[in-house]
Amino acid sequence: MSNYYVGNKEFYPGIGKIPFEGPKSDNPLAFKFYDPEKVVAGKKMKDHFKFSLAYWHAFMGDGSDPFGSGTIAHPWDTKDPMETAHNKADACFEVATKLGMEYYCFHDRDASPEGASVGDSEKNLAKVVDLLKERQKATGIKLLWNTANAFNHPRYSNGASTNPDFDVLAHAAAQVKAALDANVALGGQNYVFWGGREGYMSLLNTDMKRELSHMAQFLSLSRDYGRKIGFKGNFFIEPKPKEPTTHQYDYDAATVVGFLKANGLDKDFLLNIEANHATLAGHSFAHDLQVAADNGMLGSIDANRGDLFLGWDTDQFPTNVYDAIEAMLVVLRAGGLKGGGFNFDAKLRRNSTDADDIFHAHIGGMDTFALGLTLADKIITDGRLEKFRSDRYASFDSGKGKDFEAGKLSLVDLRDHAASVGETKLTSGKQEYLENLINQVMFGC
Ligand code: XUL
Ligand code: CO
Repeated sequence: MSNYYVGNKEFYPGIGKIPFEGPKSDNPLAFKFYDPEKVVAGKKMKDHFKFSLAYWHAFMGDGSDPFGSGTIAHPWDTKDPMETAHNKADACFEVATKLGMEYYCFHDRDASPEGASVGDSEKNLAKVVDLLKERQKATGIKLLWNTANAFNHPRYSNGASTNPDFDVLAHAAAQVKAALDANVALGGQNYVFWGGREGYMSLLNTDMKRELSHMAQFLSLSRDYGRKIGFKGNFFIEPKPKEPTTHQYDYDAATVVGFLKANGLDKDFLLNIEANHATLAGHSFAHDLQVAADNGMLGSIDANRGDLFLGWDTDQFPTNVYDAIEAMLVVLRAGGLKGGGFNFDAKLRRNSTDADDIFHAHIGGMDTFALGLTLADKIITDGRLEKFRSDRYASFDSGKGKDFEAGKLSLVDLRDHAASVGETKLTSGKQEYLENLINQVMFGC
């Protein structure tokens, strides 16, 4: 028995606090690269990441898929929904404590069961919130964000805030209200909206313009209520292009930035970028992070990965170091995330059925991003990549190029400049050289 549990029972006995043992360790239940207190690029590793345990996939994933029921038995599961909710909270804090994760995230319905009425559901959530508050106090673990699950219940099959039925929209609002109340009670740092079923399956039955204006109105009202009850954190939108609907309205980072700006929501809302959602949209993870960062809206990250060979949201734990480096280059250059952290929105594979697999999964994810951070910092410090990128735009640093950026030239001025310089010379983008450079920094010592 270890001392790293807070309830009445230890749900993962035999697994203690996961130590940092370094790359030479042969202990599979130890970090090889994630050394929380180590300072990299001027900040402790743990503060760069604010790693968070996701109550749902990561913790409650049961291995089920469209072809088969669950394979993973959870030690906290019981027949009574409220007892399960209580156990689950204790088990969640146990796993997070053992992994040294200082944050967690949840949907309302992960934490507490839906009741027979709006009032019952509110009561169930409020009860669990009291328990979560105690557990937060006992462990120091904080709420990175919470959200409302307005996609699971059959009433949301045509959407939540974009549902053609106003009564359904009102039910979604009731859930968001209760979730915001829970957030404020728990001192939550952020609040997330993921589109769920906000999108359409067929344009034949859809008034897209009307649905999008309802969504904007819904988000504005949620923002106003949150601010009224004292929520000071960031609201995040989590883009995703498809699944469960054919076309999700929050398609990708660029679409969401445009939507927020068009509806005057860009002061309160930032983006929560999920790796597997970016790749479903035909972008790299780094691309969507860069779009968010360039708009000053890089709020938080749902850390996972997809499968190159499968076209859906496989939500796997991240292990690809090359992708993590590219992501961390964006995050470091942006000066970090705005208020958010790295939440492992990932689930075990269907055949990962041992109790310790959830630990291996998180150790791997945290080590992968620790490597990504360390190597991205090394690449930035090495300087060759940064210099190449800035030199590439040197023609805009002085003379006419500088005047253009300053808005001092007309189209005719540009024409006259082209005529005066004659044909341009071809300049190489040197992609292969840069890829080699990254491999050298990664493996060269
Ligand atoms: C779905 C997804 C969600 C959000 C929260 O693909 O990522 O779990 O992170 O609702
Ligand atoms: Co997510």
